Amino acid sequence: MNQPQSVNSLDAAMRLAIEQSYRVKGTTYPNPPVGAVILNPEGQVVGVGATEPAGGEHAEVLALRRAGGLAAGGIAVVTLEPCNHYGKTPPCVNALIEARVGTVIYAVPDPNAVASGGAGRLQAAGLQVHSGVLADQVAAGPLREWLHKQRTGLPHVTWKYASSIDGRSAAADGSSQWISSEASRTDLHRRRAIADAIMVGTGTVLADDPALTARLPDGSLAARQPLRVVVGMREIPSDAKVLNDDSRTMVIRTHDPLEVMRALADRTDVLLEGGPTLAGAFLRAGAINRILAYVAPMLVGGPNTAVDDVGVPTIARALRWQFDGVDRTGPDLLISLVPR
Ligand code: AOF
Ligand code: ZN
Repeated sequence: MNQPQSVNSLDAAMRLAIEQSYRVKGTTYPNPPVGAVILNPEGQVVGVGATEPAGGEHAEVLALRRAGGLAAGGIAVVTLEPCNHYGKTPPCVNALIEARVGTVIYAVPDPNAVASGGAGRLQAAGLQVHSGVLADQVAAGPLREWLHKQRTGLPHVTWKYASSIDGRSAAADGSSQWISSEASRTDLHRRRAIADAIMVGTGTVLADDPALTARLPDGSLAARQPLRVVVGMREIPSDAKVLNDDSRTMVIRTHDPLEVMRALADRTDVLLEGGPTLAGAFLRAGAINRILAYVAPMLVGGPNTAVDDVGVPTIARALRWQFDGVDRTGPDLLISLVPR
């Protein structure tokens, strides 16, 4: 860092740590993407870091290394409670204590029983410890999928779809390309590149022949490709794009969402991209944790809805969700929903 940056609040420092964590999201599996910032006693940023790929360094250790002697008496700001265990790397709490950091601020506690206890250990060593800073932003943001996995043992599933304002994902003749804008597609490809797996049903492979790769705006492949997962009983042709060499592909011969979840148990962040039958099955099974809808300002009409049977016979039994955020992607709306 050439110019020492000053942050005028701990919230601002935590926002910087969140920014760091987003840089590595999708690359740390099975570890959480954590961000860390070290402030010197004057409140200047003297080191930043984010978790390396599994087996590599944790965020705090990298940030401390960059800070060197300037960390003494300073503040470490971390998105996750620093770990307290010898895993693939030594405990981060040891590194913080050895660097003579005065205060540690973190957003969310580490739910991993093996690694937790860092806060207590730091306090016992005489450091000031504060938790909960921007905890909601971190828990709903960069650590959302990892925390879900820790809590449930299952991967976090985001159902993504693109539709017209009247909820159609294709026109009556089945044509579906370019419902969403270029800005929406760029946003989607960015999300694909940080997911662990992208899943579709065999019907979607047969109808649309998607490549299910993460691509950059110029059409080239992103550096990192998620696992492609095809679910269903129907045969897919050997020349389907989803079977090309651009990424790995897993075919799961079942219709049962719970069986699919078991097959993906070692994943954290799964993007379900349709079609309407598979999305319906997952919704009926309660296996969707987040909905991301790209909604385009157009009307299409006809029978091709984004999802078909969700198991709701009457309005009193509607599946009720709540809006979690609304953004614009070009001319479209990007709506995020979480279970109520
Ligand atoms: C931190 N900072 O940047 C991360 C933490 O196998 P290991 O040694 O890499 O430890 C993995 C566990 O450490 C992981 O399950 C989680 O509890 C914690 N991750 N902790 O202090 C970090 N990535
Ligand atoms: Zn650690």
